[in-house]
Amino acid sequence: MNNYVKRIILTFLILTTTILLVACQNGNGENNNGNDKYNLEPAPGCLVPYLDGGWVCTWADEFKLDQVDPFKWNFEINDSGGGNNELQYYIKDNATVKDGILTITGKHETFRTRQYTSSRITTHRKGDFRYGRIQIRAKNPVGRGTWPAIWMMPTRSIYGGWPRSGEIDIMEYVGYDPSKIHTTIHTAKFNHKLGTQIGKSMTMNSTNDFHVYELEWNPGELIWKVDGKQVFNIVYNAKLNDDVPYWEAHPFDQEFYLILNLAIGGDWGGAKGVDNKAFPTYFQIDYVRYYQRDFEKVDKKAPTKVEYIYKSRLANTIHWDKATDDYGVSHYKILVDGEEFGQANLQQFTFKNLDPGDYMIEIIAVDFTGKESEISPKFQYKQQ
Ligand SMILES: [Ca+2]
Ligand SMILES: [Ca+2]
Repeated sequence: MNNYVKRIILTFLILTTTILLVACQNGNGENNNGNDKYNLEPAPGCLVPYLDGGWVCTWADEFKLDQVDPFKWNFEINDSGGGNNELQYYIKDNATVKDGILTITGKHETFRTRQYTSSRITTHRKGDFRYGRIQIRAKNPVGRGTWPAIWMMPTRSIYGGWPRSGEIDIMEYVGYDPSKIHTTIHTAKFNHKLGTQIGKSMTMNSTNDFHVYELEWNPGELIWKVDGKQVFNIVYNAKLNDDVPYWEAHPFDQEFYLILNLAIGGDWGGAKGVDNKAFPTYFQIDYVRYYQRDFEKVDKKAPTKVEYIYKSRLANTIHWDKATDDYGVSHYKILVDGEEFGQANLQQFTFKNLDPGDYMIEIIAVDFTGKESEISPKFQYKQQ
């Protein structure tokens, strides 16, 4: 190999390594500030490209093709489903697209190990979302034993496996209780295995017609809406949760992807058995639209300054009352003795790699356009 070729290979290796390192850094939760480019363009084909308030539809599927779009969706093909003792075999054939509607059909038919078939599709690594609004117009199936869901799981699970990196259930429904829909989150601190999950059930008829299920997701806040009306919300409370790392209560500061599936049976859906006369049964989706706020167009003000900082029960950790902003605080800069030390997406910070001793802490709130608050009052802090 001559020197020239060696040099080209070496340059290529250095470039590749640099790209990988940058990619890994972006995967680190505490430094992920979300999208830093605005002047957003709507996704091609989105039928409602803009909403009031600077929202731009940047990912959408209106289901206009004659098949599930392979550039937007993955099929999960297996007989284990979500691991909830479900009875279906998830295969490709049961997700079909026609006349602008995606239909996931639950069938009573033998396929390999199972007596029922259905489909489960995800946007993992094809549509990964962090903050914004996601709208799904859907119509639930009829029949005891059906268990459709519109939900989200973390793209990278940086806080660990379920439930540590979180789960957001935008809409769940079980066929034996057809007058209700359910919204839920699962985290390390709040999940159904502990009986501490947080959620709300609403009485409504979701099988007679299509309804729009929506999640509006802001830093530290999730809002569920049905047909445009708020039905539930959760807000990260740093004070109540100062005994645990923020992500154990609220890991929703990372990218999540969308899942659409129709389970048959299972711990919840099958709790009252399965009515075989109900099949075939249909879970239908008219569209999925994801909106991001074009902050450069709407954001006018810098965040208010952080006024109060507290020592947390969790070791070597502080939390603070959150700053407010006209369109949301993206993150906080943490200063130690006047020097920038780290960043936090929510209003909690654990000091690592800091020698034991006394320090002066200050915090600056930053919005999504990079506008900064005034510096907080100084806080005397002792690292153990
Ligand atoms: Ca459609
Ligand atoms: Ca602002």
